[in-house]
Amino acid sequence: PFLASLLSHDEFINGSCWTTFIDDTPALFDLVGSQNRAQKLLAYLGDVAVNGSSIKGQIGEPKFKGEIIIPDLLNDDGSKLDVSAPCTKGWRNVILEQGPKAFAKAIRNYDGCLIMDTTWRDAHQSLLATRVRTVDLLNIAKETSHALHNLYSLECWGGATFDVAMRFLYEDPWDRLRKMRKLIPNIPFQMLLRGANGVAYSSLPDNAIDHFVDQAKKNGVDIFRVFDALNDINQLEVGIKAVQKAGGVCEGTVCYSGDMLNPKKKYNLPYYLDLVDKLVTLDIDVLGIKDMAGVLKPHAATLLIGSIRKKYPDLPIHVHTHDSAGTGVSSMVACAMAGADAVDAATDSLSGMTSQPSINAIIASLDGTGKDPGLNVHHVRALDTYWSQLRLLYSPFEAHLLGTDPEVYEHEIPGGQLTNMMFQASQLGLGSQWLETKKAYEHANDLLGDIVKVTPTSKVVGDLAQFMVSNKLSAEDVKARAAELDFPGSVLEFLEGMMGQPYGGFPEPLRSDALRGRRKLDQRPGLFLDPIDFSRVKKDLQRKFTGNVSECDIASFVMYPKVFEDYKNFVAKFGDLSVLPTKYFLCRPEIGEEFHVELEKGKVLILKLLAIGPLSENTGQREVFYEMNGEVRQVTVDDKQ
Ligand code: 3PY
Ligand code: ZN
Repeated sequence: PFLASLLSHDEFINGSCWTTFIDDTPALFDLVGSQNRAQKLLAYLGDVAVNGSSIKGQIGEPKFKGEIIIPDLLNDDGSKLDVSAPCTKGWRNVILEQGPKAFAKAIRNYDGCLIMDTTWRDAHQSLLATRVRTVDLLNIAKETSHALHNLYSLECWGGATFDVAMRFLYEDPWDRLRKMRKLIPNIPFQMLLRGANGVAYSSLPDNAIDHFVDQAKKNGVDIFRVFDALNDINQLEVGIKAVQKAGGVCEGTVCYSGDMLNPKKKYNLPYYLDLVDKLVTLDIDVLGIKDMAGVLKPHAATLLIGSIRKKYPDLPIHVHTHDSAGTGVSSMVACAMAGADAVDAATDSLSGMTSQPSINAIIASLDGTGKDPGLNVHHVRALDTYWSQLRLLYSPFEAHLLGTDPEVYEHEIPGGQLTNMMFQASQLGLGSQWLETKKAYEHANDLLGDIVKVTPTSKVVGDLAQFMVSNKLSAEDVKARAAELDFPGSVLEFLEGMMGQPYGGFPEPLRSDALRGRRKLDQRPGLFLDPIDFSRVKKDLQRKFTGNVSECDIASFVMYPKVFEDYKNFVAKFGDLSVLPTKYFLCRPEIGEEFHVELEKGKVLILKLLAIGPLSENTGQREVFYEMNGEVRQVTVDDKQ
């Protein structure tokens, strides 16, 4: 194709080409580049046509495969709001113009209780296995920037989205961030940072966290919710310092666990207030309260937020919850009334149960209280019509939750993990074992010393619970046989101290029995990890992968080396699939159905599946025929069935 383009180029034909022709005519390479991309895309589409999608976790086909209608936003006079016009300024403008401290002050001075919309991160992480793709976020981005301009923030990055983007969606999370940022200039972007673990599952060297956060800030994140899965202040400090160095808004966070109203429980009001004191000493901009399982009951919320507000009148407070027990709306309203400045909610169609409480339910519940979040309900509802269609498009990733789970107060499984565990149990046909697993989770938590449970410690407890169920071990059995049992790797890592120090110490003699000869850290792991040599990583990556290696690539590799390499190899084979509409990413089109893929601005492919050839007995392959921009193209695909 390159030669054909060269020979047919005007300058080549009319003889005006000279030695710099190739350098001066990058369009030639563009052409070759896009032909290459088109060929790779066809290879993917051919594979899906023959073998179906290989996206992990996908069960069946979307319930809705029609055209998704982008809602109109209406002005007060009923006319259509022009979303291509510049959007109203939002809180991000305060951050950009006046910095994090002034933002914190302005939030604190705001009369109402603001809302962070979690739809773009935690809501789909909790309900749809984090599978929502970049293209589906970008398609509603402009409307979002207009409809939700008074949001405290849009949570759209970090947590599990980073890993899942590369591992299962074959997308670059940094590219997603930059593209979202371009379309939404006014609303602060918020990410979830797992303290010294970054967005990974155990501690990384400190300079890796600094580098990652710096890139996140440069590429578009404004507010960083920094938590530690054990509320270990030394681990928290690593993330907090990284955000402060990068110039981001630092939301230092307390993870809420147990039940403050129960005097027999380990985590009580003095525990939380002490942790808040430590965070304030680190000069955080905003205090986050993260109720990852949805166990913060309304009255506890009133006591907790009320006490913090009394002690720290000027400290902005932002509260997060999950609606697993069905009390999310009332807890968030209790927080607002007790003096919280912002609470978390999700669009109605992606709210409730293991996700966040519904945004419209919170707006309605705050009506008349003087705590109005300052959003236009008509616009909020209009946006939700988009998400209601999207949820059906992503139905292959539904866990089919049936209702609220009042047992959450006993097992305390975080929202996202609860969905995942249910999904796995139903996939494995372990319906009846599910109840057993939930009980085992409770026992595993007690065995480990009643720890705070959120990524990555929630995985430790989940792994131990599954280990107990599959090996038919009671808590007593685990204690008695700890010196001989082959514990899951995550449990050993936790007991070693690779996730920080739990409040109240490690459980003994379980720790020593399980670890046997392994080391026991009694300080934060970062102190024992060698710093990353970034120039060496860059050279290694340049050697392995052709093309430019960016700072973001380096950060991805440092966070998830194997996932990043697999992702790069996938892209080398199939190209950047983030541009492919989700319906065709997940399943094959009907024969003769025409669809469009915009490879890049102005480069649209018009595609039509023509036929799938018979299986060749000799090769085990099939020919797949596509029409691409009017020409018939053929790909040979291994039939894996
Ligand atoms: C994450 O760490 O991904 C979480 O959502 C924790 O709640
Ligand atoms: Zn959450």
